[in-house]
Amino acid sequence: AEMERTFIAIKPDGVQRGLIAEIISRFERKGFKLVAIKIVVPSKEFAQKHYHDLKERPFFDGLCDFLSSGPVIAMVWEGEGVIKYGRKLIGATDPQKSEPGTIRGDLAVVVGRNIIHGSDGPETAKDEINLWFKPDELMATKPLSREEIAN
Ligand code: DAT
Ligand code: MG
Repeated sequence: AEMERTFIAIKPDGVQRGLIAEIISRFERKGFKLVAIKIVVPSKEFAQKHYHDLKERPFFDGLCDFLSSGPVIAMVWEGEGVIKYGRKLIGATDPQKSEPGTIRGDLAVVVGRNIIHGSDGPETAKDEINLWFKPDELMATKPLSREEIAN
């Protein structure tokens, strides 16, 4: 079976506040493996695709404006249980309800500026990785075959 992967993004507020290294280091120290990373300013249309599940919610438009308001750090992290445990590292959606020790619990105050996104399950992880990354932007984590090494 393939190793589990999840999509994690540091939102514009996290980037603007200088929290990139802090957030990456929490995933890194846990032992998860970074397999893709880039800095991008998503268009509003792209943000609407990313959050399409929430299009009926009253905050959808503001949320998409916000995600497209500045640089985002888009990442793919790999490891056993990374989807569920990544959500644990992130904490509850509303930082007022996030436990201390979580990223949102320690570093954020309001739901509209909760600094980080993480896929909420295996299907969304797959969809979000495919939305944000081309296959050749992901590190191959399998050992190279003899043929691959020779070519
Ligand atoms: P999560 O980001 O924890 O997966 P979600 O998928 O339910 O949470 O919502 C996506 C984002 O939308 C969330 O990170 C912040 C924003 N959001 C959610 N609920 C909100 C609310 N009640 N008011 C304003 N923004 C909200
Ligand atoms: Mg979500």
